[in-house]
Amino acid sequence: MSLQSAIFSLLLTAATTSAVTFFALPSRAEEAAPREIEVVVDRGYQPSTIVIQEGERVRLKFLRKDPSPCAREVVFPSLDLRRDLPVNEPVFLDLPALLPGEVAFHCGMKMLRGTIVVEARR
Ligand SMILES: [Cu+2]
Repeated sequence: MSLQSAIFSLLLTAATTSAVTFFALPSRAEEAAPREIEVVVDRGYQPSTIVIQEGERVRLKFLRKDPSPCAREVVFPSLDLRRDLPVNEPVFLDLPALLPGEVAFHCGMKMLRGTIVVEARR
């Protein structure tokens, strides 16, 4: 289990045991509106590399144009996230605050691949 998924599970546990605890966690990043990043799915993810900042709130907007069944779902294994992507229908996915490093995502068959690069705050 990576540190990121460990922290994410911890937050998830906190949220289920006590919503108050979860929302009481102070964070400057949580106050800002999430940055929306569009990812077009058309024989690959465009862009396939997404650069964000440590702890940044990001909302991914997947827009699948590729009708092939290969592209029908997107998976973030280390975050335990999975979404179905209907054709020509935007699907929004809010990422948890991430630590520096890389988070891989791919289609259900691991043929289409993308990476979120999380840069450390300076
Ligand atoms: Cu696929």
